[in-house]
Amino acid sequence: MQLNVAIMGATGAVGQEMLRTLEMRHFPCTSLRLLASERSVGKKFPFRGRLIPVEKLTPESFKGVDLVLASAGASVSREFVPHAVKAGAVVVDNTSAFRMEPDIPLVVPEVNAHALEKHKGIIANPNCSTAQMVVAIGPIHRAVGIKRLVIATYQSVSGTGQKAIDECLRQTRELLEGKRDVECKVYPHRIAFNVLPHIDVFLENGYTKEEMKMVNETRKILEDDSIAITATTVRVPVLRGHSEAVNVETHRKITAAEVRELLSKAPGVVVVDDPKNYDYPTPIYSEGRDETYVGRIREDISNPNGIEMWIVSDNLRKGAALNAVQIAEELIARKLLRAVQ
Ligand code: 25A
Ligand code: L14
Repeated sequence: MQLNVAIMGATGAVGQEMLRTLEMRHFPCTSLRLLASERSVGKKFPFRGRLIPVEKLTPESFKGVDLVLASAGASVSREFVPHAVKAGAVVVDNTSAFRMEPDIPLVVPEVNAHALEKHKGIIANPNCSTAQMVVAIGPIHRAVGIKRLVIATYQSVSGTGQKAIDECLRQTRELLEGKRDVECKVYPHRIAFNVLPHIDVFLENGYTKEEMKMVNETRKILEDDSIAITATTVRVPVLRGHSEAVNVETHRKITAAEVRELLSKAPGVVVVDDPKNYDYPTPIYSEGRDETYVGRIREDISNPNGIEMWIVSDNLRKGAALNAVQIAEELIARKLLRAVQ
């Protein structure tokens, strides 16, 4: 198989994880181009024992490229993805640019891989919080039907990219050194030793864009617009790994034991749920791992059809790079990449 691959935004937190993921999964590419802004030209990154130089992203970057993994932000995708499609590449886009376009599939392979069949050159990768949640709740929806979701997230700074990781570490170091006023460049308030109920921009309805992504993307992936969803998305001073407290109200009753049984067989999910031994997932536990971890599964004492659960995954893996590479693998398996048709 002769696959020429390009990563758009290769120097960012997600792009770097894509590079590692392609290498770890022995992805069948014969060439790999690393595309970023002019700022990064001159940098080189190792891939399969060789150093690959970063190239400036231009509309001409996609000549001969079969597959593009894009993660340079929504505005960059809006500008450059059409050029990639015109050049004949299939694009897996990590940004919010195309996710809600009706004829663009939004895919988490464990849940709705079949949606790939209808693609027209672009496949959207969901928001990180949505991706890990649907892996864990998809099986419940199929079994008993989900009526309503009430979500609170605890999201790490790496979701915002490398600059936010750097800011969190710098502020923490300066505060420990006794400095009182630390500079806030990425977030409007200090993130070190703090919690911010604010991810992405605020919208007219009082929700943030991140919260509304969870509402709309979850319905699109589960192919059910009747699910009632509300979310509060919160930034916490964690470097990597998003956590979510999710209250699931189902149409038919399901017990906590049945949920544990169902999820222990679900693809991409690992149940870590033995509170007596203090066994529950944490973001540090999820770091560098592929699965989505679920614990604290219990019946909601306020609702006979309610389940409470705690869902944790590495946002740079399942939330971004891994899911994108899994989509590409599924495209190959289903012969949906033009180059292998
Ligand atoms: O718009 P969205 O979709 O909401 O996404 C917003 C951000 O979320 C991340 C990603 O950040 C994105 O910028 N992201 C996207 N999808 C995600 C997902 N599914 C996601 N996070 C989680 N889950 P990121 O840091 O991971 O990646 C940014 C990458 O994009 C490249 N890039 C930016 N503008 C570009 C561009 N590439 C081409 N053309 C453009 N116009 C960016 O490359 C990076 O690879 P870079 O070369 O611009 O930056 C590399 C390094 O340079 C430093 N730096 C950044 N900005 C500045 C800077 N230095 C000086 N001045 C600056 N203004 C940084 O150190 C950076 O690491
Ligand atoms: O929409 O800052 O995929 O954590 C996900 C991470 C938007 C920003 C997306 C963050 C991005 C978000």
